[in-house]
Amino acid sequence: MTDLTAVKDALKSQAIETPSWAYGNSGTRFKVFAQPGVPRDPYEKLDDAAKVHEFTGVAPTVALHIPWDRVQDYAALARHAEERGVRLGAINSNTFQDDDYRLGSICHPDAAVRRKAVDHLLECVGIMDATGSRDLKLWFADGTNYPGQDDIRARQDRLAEGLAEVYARLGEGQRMLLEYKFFEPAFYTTDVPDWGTAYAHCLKLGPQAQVVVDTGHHAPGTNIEFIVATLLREGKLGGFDFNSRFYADDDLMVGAADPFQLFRIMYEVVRGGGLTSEVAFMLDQCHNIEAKIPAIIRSVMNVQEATAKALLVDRPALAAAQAAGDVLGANAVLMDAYNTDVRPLLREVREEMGLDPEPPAAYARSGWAEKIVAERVGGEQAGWGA
Ligand code: LRH
Ligand code: MN
Ligand code: MN
Repeated sequence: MTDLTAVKDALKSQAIETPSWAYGNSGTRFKVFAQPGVPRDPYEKLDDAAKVHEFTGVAPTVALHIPWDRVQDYAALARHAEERGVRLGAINSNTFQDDDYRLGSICHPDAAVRRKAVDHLLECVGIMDATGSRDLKLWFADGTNYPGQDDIRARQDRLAEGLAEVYARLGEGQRMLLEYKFFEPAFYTTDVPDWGTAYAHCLKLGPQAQVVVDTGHHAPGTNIEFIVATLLREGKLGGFDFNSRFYADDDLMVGAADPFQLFRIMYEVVRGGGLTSEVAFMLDQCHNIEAKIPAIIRSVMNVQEATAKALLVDRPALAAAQAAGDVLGANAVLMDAYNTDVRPLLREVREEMGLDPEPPAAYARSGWAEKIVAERVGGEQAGWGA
């Protein structure tokens, strides 16, 4: 039997971070379909993020991407967020959109380009100081396209050197989250392609360096929950970039392509004691054709539903079946939880939090969508495809 009060408490204190770039226009390399009412600047992105938190109650922080969210005064931006009931979350660096980065950034063969990349990362730590953000999230597009193009080992050395300089700049309580991705934009080697490479660098750097798992960054068929279990066991899971994918790095709504996979991941999080603020639960998505704020609300709810199901797993029964070697019984315990309709439970949780039990409908009734369409003209592009 599962303690329902404990399950509800865990769901009430869940925190899912939404990404500033998900509020702006985005698209593929073929077309960006601009939507009316999208934010024109980082301040308006925060206004929209605050609406997601207002209606879900579990999205209290917003990730920024620099330079997409560059402003004059970051402390003022943090105040703007707080006035609307949210806070600034992870600072995401960007060492991929400048012409200088054709052959890489922190792993580039030319020391001058590496210097520029590391200086950008140091600037991001300065922004964290101003915003009070805890996490610096690093993703490197670095890699090569052709065998022989550059020395694979030398690139690892340059990576380690650059990361060490940034790590040394971190203040107390600040963390560096290293994100891996198996390919794209590089097609032959990628310098941080997998969790093992990220883990090796983070281990060498120290306790403030942690691995971040973007659920869209693996080869098809990869057992992501195994990676999650392993990183948690090693105390090296810093967070997630949640999204879902059918083919590559699709950045679709989390839980849309494979809700069962999301459940399995969240079960390992719960099992490993990872449902704490030590693991950052971030979304990293783009809403190319669907309405953005409703899509983000839906994504937050999908994570909640997977978490609720994971919390409902009868762990004593599961452990007993596992110990008895009862293969089918153990599987049945897990599937019982997955097949539970947790929507009534989540409606109750929201009511107890003083929220409308149906966030999408409540948002639709709020008039916010109509208001931003009327007021905002010439909205921003998020960055991708810009
Ligand atoms: C790279 C990535 C990384 C970037 C974000 C916009 O594919 O997942 O996290 O910062 O997309
Ligand atoms: Mn990501
Ligand atoms: Mn990605």
